[in-house]
Amino acid sequence: MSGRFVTVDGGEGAGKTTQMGFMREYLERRGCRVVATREPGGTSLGEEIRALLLGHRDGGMALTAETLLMFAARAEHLERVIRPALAAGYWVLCDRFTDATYAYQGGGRGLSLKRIAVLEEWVQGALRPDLTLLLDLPVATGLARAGKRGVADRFEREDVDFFERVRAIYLERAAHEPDRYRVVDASQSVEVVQAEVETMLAEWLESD
Ligand code: T5A
Repeated sequence: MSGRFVTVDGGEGAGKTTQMGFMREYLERRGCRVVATREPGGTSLGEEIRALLLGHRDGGMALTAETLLMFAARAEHLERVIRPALAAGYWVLCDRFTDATYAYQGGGRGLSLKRIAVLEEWVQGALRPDLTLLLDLPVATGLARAGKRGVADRFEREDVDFFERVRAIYLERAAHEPDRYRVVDASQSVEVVQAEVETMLAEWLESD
């Protein structure tokens, strides 16, 4: 079976990491060779950039700098991990991708979506995910889950309105691109979400 690019996205505490583990196991059972990775990060330079982006800084970070750092990490990730893996026939399972830039820097922080589209085109060319799983849940539920993990990163300290805007952009994008997105109600139990994700993947594999 040839490689596919699958991304998992959603707000804070949506359960991406949890479901990615199940998805990986499921795909491997179906005979797919899987590379699981994340953004920002996924390479040694990318992980350094992640630390800069998520760490707290006196005076914050200019929105343009934040956005360019997201795409700098992505450029490295694409060149060193994602494109080579796809070319070798692996399935790439990525925890967040450019949808997160539209949602967080665009929706959350108010950066023009057109500017993000310019960077997307520059950094990715024609490459887009084949499938994006959007784990959707009420903001308060996600923040409560994320809050149990301990110290909040730079994004997790934003207010509820910020995350409502993030959620709205994800849902808007999913509605505009129903072929690429599958939306799952992530407020349900881990087991129910897992079962729905597996059904979704099975149907997608059948139709692919
Ligand atoms: N970002 C990222 C941008 O602003 N722009 C970009 O372009 C990109 C790529 C880091 C941050 O970077 C920002 C967005 C982010 O703020 P991240 O590390 O992926 O990105 O972000 P987080 O959302 O912080 O990741 P989390 O680890 O919080 O969330 P997950 O992975 O969605 O959730 P997970 O699986 O770790 O679960 C969180 C907790 O909930 C429990 C788990 O056991 C865990 O304790 N849980 C459930 N509990 C009840 N029911 C369920 N169904 C549950 N599923 C999981």
